[in-house]
Amino acid sequence: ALDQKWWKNATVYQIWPASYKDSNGDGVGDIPGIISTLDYVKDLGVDVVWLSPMFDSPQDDMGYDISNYEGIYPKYGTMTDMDNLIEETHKRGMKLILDLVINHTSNEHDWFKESRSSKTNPKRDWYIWRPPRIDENGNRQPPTNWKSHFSGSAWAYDELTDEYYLHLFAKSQPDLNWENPETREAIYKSAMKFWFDKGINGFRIDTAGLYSKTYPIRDVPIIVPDQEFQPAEVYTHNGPRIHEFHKEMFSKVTSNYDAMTVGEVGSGSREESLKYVSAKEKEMNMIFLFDVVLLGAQPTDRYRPKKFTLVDFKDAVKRQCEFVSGTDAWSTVFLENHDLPRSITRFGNASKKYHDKSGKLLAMMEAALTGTLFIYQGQEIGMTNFSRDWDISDYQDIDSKNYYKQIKEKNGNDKKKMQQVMDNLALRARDHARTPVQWDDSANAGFSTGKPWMRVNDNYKEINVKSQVNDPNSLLSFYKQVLKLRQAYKNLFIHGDFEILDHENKDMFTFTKTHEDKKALVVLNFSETNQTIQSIEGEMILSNVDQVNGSTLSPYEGRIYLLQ
Ligand code: TEU
Repeated sequence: ALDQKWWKNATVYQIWPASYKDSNGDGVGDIPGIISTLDYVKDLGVDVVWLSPMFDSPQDDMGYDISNYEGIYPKYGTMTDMDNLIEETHKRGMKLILDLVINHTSNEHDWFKESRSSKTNPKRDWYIWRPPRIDENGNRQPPTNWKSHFSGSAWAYDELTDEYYLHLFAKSQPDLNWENPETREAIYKSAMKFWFDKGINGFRIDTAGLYSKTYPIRDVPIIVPDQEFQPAEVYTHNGPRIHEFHKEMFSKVTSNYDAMTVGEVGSGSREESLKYVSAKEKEMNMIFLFDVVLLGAQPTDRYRPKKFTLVDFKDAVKRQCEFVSGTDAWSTVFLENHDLPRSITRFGNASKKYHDKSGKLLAMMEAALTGTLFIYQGQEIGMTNFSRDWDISDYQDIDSKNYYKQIKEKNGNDKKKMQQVMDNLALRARDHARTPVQWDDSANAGFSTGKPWMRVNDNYKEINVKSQVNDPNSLLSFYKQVLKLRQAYKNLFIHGDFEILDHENKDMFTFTKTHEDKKALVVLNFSETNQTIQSIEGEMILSNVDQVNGSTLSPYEGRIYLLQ
């Protein structure tokens, strides 16, 4: 019999609080706003809500810079609001998981304030401090050539003690020193047990592959020749003690609860990835791999676009769901999150003509894939990237802003280069996921009665929840339908074996799902032209068109058949 653990069969819905729903008109989404939509979320067919960071934070990186794990960011609400959210989610038979951001804290966390205060402070070693390197001209330089994920050096100089601290992300996100057992205990207590004891049901674990750095800390080999600072993955990702740390976290904390954990790991060989998620390893339940979502990005500059075909897409899907097959491990299915551009724009077709149809095609594909399914707010109504015309001042993300600034500093007068930067951002910036959710066609898309902290996508009059919620043909209604179907045939869709039938075809994606003597056939036309298929003997259980036309699939048409 299949292992039907609740977190395997769950559909998870990610809420990114700043842009979800504002209840008090200050222009920022909040927890009471979330509570007011829980019936909507439940009705969609969601089992688990994943809430992105709502902890107290100076918001340099939208809450992924936490200044107090046991406090709430005041604009989002209070601890009472949070207790209510937990209760109201549970009341509706849903679970709630939080974001666990423990590679770093904010520089405004008390731990860091103490750590930086002196070299002899008991918490000095809770972060990673190093003396400057003095170059041949006698100038102070960062200890190593490591590059931060958000551009520039990964080291920040602190005058107070004449040392640098490590920050793999923003300067205001100092990395915690996981080598220190006292630090780890403090993390477990404050960031994890505190919330488990309040009744939450698990965590999405941020940057789960980065906690163990390779010591001694030293320069990485030059990977991008003309750059001052170099990607430091070789000495920071999947480091020597990472599995020991995850095992400890599981044995000391997670194993004491009926918890779901999903780690953001991103990349790694099959063997390496399996170590995190094999049941027998006792680390995490599942991880996010980035094969699919990194399609179209250059490995050394994720903003620079790279051409990809449907064949590349199929390979990526296959790797993500099959790296666990034949093992006791579990996988995930997702096309969006708060760090990614919108999936209709990237993998479907956001033009008026094909918006809904291609959105349904993607929903159909996801619903049939093996693993736990994650949907991001607004995906269910087909929110898209915003327009290329937006100005850099409309962008809010620290990552986009740093990227722009860094290139501007070097090439400020090169108009063509700066146009290119804006082209890249229009395709790939994290900002596209972060515009306010489009609830209706009223001012500010019904997100807020005040001025939204971030510009609303211009297409909110055409794309919004209100226009779709009562329309049986809408994308939103289709999502409800496919999520039900996924549950009705869970052995096939959630657990079944996956096989691609048309690997080399650049227009069609055809695959089967098999479980024991049952088989489903999924036929998806990803092209803008008609495609002919062989006649199929089976019962069609899902289609995204009004009228099915035998063996001809219209542009972006998809079908699911039960073969046996
Ligand atoms: O992202 C970590 C991560 O893997 C980054 O590389 C991410 O893909 C980013 O978009 C690259 O520029 C997590 C969070 O999801 C992200 O929102 C945070 O900014 C980051 O950690 C730091 O906490």
